[in-house]
Amino acid sequence: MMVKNEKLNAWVKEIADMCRPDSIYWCNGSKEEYDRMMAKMIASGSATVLKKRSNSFLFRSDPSDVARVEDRTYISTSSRDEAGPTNNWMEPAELKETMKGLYNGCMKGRTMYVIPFSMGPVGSPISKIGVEISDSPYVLCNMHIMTRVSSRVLELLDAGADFIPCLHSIGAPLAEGQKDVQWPCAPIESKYISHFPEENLIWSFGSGYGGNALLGKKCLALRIASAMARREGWMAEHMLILRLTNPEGRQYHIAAAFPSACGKTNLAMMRPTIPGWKCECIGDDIAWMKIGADGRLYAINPENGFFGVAPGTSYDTNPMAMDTVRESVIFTNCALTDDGDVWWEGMTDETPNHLIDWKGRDWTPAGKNDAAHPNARFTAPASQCPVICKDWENTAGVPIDIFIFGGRRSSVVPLVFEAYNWDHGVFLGATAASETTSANIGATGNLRRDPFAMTPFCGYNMGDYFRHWLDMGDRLGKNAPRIFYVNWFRKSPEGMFLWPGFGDNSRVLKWMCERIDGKIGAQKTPIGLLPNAGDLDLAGLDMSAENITELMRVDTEDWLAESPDIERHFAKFGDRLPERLAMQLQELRKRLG
Ligand code: OXD
Ligand code: MN
Repeated sequence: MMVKNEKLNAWVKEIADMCRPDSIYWCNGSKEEYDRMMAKMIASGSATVLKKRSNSFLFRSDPSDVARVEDRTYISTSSRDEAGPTNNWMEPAELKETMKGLYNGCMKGRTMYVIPFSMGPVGSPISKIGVEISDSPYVLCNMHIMTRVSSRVLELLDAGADFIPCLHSIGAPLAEGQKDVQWPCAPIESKYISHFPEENLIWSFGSGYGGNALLGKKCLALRIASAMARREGWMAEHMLILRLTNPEGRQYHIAAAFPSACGKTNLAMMRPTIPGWKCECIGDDIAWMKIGADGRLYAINPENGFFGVAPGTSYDTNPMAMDTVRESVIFTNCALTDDGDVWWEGMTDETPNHLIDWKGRDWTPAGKNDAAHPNARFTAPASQCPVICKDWENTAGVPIDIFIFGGRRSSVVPLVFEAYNWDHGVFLGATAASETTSANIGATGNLRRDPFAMTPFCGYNMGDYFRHWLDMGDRLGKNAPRIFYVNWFRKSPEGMFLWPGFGDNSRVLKWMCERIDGKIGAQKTPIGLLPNAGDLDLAGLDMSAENITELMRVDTEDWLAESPDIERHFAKFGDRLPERLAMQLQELRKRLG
């Protein structure tokens, strides 16, 4: 097949000549196509049919290919400085030479899939078109769910629409007669997740997992899009989007950035515990935002599905996610029950007596290992979420009222506070820190500064990214969203979580809404504006006064102790750090006395 798009035809030919697949298949996104691909993977043994969940399948990855590989992720710009201190960098020509060596003949024995997709509703002025070339049918099926793969996108391409080329190979060619394995991939040292933001190009090699392979998500919608957004004056952020409606029917739109595996999906689908408040989900991971004609900031969710962390998801923690995954889901690295369903740690109160674990081995509760990998995932269509907002595909987007930053901190950081102004809010985003989790390969439990939860996802120098935030604030002026910081994870000295979290987080969101409506005041503290006693709605919550005090405590000594770390963090950006942020640190110090 060919399309009437010269750039696309030329690119597909160039890649086919390099990768030398046995055949080329142009995808149309149809259900028939999905079913056919899945049937192929069932026949080959890489997919397991789940008898207990209609149209749902379980995959087990290679044990070496279970998460995003940040060490092997590159932002390849002409100068190292352009990529900045938070990104791995390699000179584009050198990186391409290395990767061409790997791509050479890498699809032998396989089919090359050409996957045209839209990030964002087809035709929205905020949306972008991508084309992923991949040799993985697993990737194709996941892309069907996570993005909008359709013949309408091909029509737009036919009509000359531009696109972002996304090249992916699992890096496991098959010799004549060689039997395939269940999850083919390349060894870690030849995995490369490369981005060339100056030419809007993505080259990924060697991994079949998640953000390494589903290139619409982290690679396009965050790394490449963030660089485009700076050039074009909009924002691409690692943020969930939700609509909150108060008992009087007033709507608030909230976008929140937390590092991976800090509960973005839970918050996005939260069921408020406070009477009369309603929460609807628009997106759980990524927000693209543009200033509208009325001067406000409008957001869309560029994705079409959820690629959620399974462990810890239950009818207690996230009932809406549980209902979303009742059927037509791809599960990866979950455990398999004897009656043909999936299971993961935290899913049910009772642990099954026997399972097949994510490595395909017999498992019983007596064993030491997790049954599901901690970064096991579900891939599910957003449309299946019972609380998906009716406007989630509105091409105009929704106007954002509130930004929230946060992270996982067992100490120091109180439940909630508000920034004094935009610059202070940008400072809070720029200094956000979290204890690390299993969504990225590396040690868990260390504190890392993760500005705007974008450290692994910013496609250019993060100092310039901070400046872009300041510029956007200047452009938005009085229409700028208000900025808050939260920490759901503070613990008591005995190590118990102080805040119930989940649906009770609605109490914190309610406080924010009342703040922006000017209904309530707040208490000035050195770190920001905290709730006045009694303003946070705790009705019906069984919390001791002592725990509430501890949850809200701002300890001057603790915060002073943070400031050298913030200074070291800022120093990394050298003269790319905006002066206005350095001033914010000085002012924080002054307020701390
Ligand atoms: C994700 C991540 O998968 O942030 O969303 O790692
Ligand atoms: Mn994410």
